Amino acid sequence: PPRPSQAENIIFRSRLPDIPIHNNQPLHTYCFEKLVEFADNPCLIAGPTGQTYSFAETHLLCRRVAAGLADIGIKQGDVIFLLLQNCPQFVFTFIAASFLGAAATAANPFCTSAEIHKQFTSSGAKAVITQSMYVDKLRSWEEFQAGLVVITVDDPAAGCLPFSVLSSGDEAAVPEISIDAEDTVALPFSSGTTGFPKGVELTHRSLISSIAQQVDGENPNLYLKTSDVVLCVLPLFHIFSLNSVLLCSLRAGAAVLIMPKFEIGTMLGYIERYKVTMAAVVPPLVLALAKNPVVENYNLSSIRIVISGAAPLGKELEAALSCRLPHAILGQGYGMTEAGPVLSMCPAFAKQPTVAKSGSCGTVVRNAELKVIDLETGFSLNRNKAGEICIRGDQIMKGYLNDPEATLATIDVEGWLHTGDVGYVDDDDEVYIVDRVKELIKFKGFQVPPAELEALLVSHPCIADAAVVPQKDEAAGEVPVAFIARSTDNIELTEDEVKEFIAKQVVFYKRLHKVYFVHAIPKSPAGKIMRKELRAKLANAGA
Ligand code: 4UW
Repeated sequence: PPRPSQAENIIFRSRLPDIPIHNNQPLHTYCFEKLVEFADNPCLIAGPTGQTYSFAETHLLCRRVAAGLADIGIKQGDVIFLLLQNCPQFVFTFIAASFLGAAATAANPFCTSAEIHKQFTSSGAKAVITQSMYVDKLRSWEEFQAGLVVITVDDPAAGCLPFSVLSSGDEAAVPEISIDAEDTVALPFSSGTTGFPKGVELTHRSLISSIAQQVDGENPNLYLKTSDVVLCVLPLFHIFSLNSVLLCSLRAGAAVLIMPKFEIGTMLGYIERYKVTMAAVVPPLVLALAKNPVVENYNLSSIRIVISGAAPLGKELEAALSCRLPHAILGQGYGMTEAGPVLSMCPAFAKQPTVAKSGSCGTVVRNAELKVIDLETGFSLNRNKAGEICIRGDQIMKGYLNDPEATLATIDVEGWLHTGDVGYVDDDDEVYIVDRVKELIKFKGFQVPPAELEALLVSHPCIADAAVVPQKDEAAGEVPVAFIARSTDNIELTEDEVKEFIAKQVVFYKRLHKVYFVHAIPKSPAGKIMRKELRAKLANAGA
C-alpha cells in the first residue's frame, strides 16, 4: 500500500460505528432524559445505611438543592466547591450546579488546608459543601473569617450552615436560565502534561459526548442495564468515578452504590449484600481483590464487569483476578481528565462484545479520532509504532481555566489533545500505553504533580534545587522520589528531614519515598529538568 504523505494524519477510530449524540443540551437534562421510564428504580444507594433514593427522588433532590443554592446566591457561571467523601449529597449538589448553569469543582478531603485553599482560590468558588470533620481545614482561611458560605452535609459545625438550607429549597423555584452547551459544568483539577494542578473546564457538551460514547447507542461500548448495581468506591472528586460510574449510571438507569471510603471488608460485604454487578476499580484495588485472602469469605458472583483504569494494569494481576472472578469480564479503560476523560474502553464491555487482549486499554471510543505521533517529528505513526497519543472529539475539555497558554500547549490548532502518554495501536485496533513523556507521577492512580513538590522543596533554606520523578513500585505503581542539590554541599540536611518537611505539607500520596542528594540537577540548555536522565539513573541503580 502507498505510504501516506507525512502531512497526512493516520487516524484510528472505534470498532463501533459512530452514533448521533445530542450534546447541545444541559448535562442534567441529558442524564435524566429517561426519568419517566426509570422513576421508581433505585438510583443512589448509600452503602453504610442502605438508604436508597429512586431516580424520581434523586431528581427531586437535585432540583431542591438547585433552588437552595440559588437562595444562597449561587448564579449561572459561579463555581461551588465540594470537599466530600462519596455521599448522595455530592451527587445532589453536583447536578444542582448543572441546573443553575454553575460548575462544581471537587477536591480530595484528605488534602491539606493549603492544598485545598489553592484549588479554592484558583477555581474562584463561591461556597463550600463539606463534612463537619473537614471544616477545621478551612477555618484559618481569610475567606472563612470574612464569611465564606460553608455548608456541612452532616452535623452543622460552628460558623457553617446545615445541608437542609439547600435540600429544603423549593423545587418549583429553580431559576429558569438558558444554558449554553459550551458552558463549564465540571471543573476537576489536573496538572496535565506539566506544571501545577489547573482547573479543567469540562462543558455540558464534553461530558454528554463522553457519556454517550460509553453508554449510548444500539450497541453501547459500556453496556449498563437498569438492573445493574455499580460500585462507587473510587472517589467522585476524580473524573473516572464522576463520569464512568456516576454520570454513566444516571444516563443508563443503573443504580449507584455509594461507598464513602475504601475498606476491603466493607467493600466485599457491600458487593455481596447489594449484589454489585459492575465494579470500577484502579490497579491497587485489583491487587486487593486478586490477592487478599478475605476475598474467599464473600460471594462475589454478582459481578459481571470489572473496569480498571487510571494507571497501568499488569497482565499477571489481571489473570489473578480472573481466577477469582471467573464469570466476570475484566478490562481496562484509558482516561485523562482533560480528555473528558475516556479515550479508550474495553470492547468486551459492549452489548455485542468483541474480545480484547489482556494488557490492552481497549479500543478508542466512538465519535472520536485518535492518532499516535512520533515523539521527535510529530508526524503520525502507523499501527504497532509507539508515540504520543493524541485524541480529538467533542468530549475533550474546553481548556484550562484562566490559562490560555497551558491550553494551547495541550490542544493544538487542529483540535488534537496531546496526552503526554506514549502508546500504540495494534492490528486489532487495541490501544496500549507503554510510557509517559509528561511529568506526572501516579500513585495508585492519584495525581502527583512533580512541579508542586519541587516548588515546596526549593522553599527550604538548605535546598538549592530539586527534581521529583517517579520510581516504579509494586504496590502503588509509582512513587515520587526527589533529587536534591543542597544549597552548599556541606550543609546538614538528611533524607528524613526532607521527607518530613514535605510530608507535613501534602496529602499522603504526594509524600517522598526516597531522597537522593546530588551536586546539581541536570538541566537542558533551556533550563528544563532532564527528567528522562534522572529516571534512567533510577532504573540503572536497579531501584
Ligand atoms: N493505563 C495506563 C490506563 C490508564 C493510564 C489512565 O487522573 P487523570 O487525569 O485521569 C484518569 C482517568 C481515568 C479514567 C477515567 C474514566 C474511565 O472510564 C477510565 O477507564 C476505566 C479511566 O486517570 O490521569 C490521566 C493519566 O493516567 C494514566 C495516563 O498516564 C493518563 O494520561 N492512565 N488510565 N488504563 N495509564
